[in-house]
Amino acid sequence: MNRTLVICKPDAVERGLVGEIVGRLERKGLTLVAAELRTIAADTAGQHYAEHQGKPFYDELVSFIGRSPAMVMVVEGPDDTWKIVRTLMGVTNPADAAPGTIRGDLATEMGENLIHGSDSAESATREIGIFFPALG
Ligand code: DAT
Ligand code: MG
Repeated sequence: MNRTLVICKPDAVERGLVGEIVGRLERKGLTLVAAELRTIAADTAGQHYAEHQGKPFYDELVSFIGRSPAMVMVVEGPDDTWKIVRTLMGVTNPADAAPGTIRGDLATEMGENLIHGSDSAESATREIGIFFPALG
């Protein structure tokens, strides 16, 4: 799988960090295949975050991801592009994310961690199908 789903979450758009984030992906050598600024509806968020249903932070997560427009993208690169993106992102909690990563450099809170990236080749296929069915 050489494509993965990336979302610049509402906090990234609100803070004017989409260019910074996309720039980091592009400078790494990845290419944009699709990009759309959209407000993610609750049912779409529910599909996307199905693995988190029932967790204590789920409602907050769905509300956050749909609170204002997000930049939803498909990026392409060599094998395991999803893994390259995850490395650039940094770990989930920005307090633990290494300097040099997107979350490590630009975010402070778990609930506002700027970016989503698929966590496996299977997730990438599934998530691209949700947001860009024509590319699925
Ligand atoms: P990631 O976004 O790094 O793939 P994840 O899939 O485990 O992380 O969780 C999805 C999002 O949910 C994450 O970006 C932020 C939020 N989240 C995860 N764990 C959380 C927790 N323990 N408390 C609050 N929010 C959490
Ligand atoms: Mg995840």
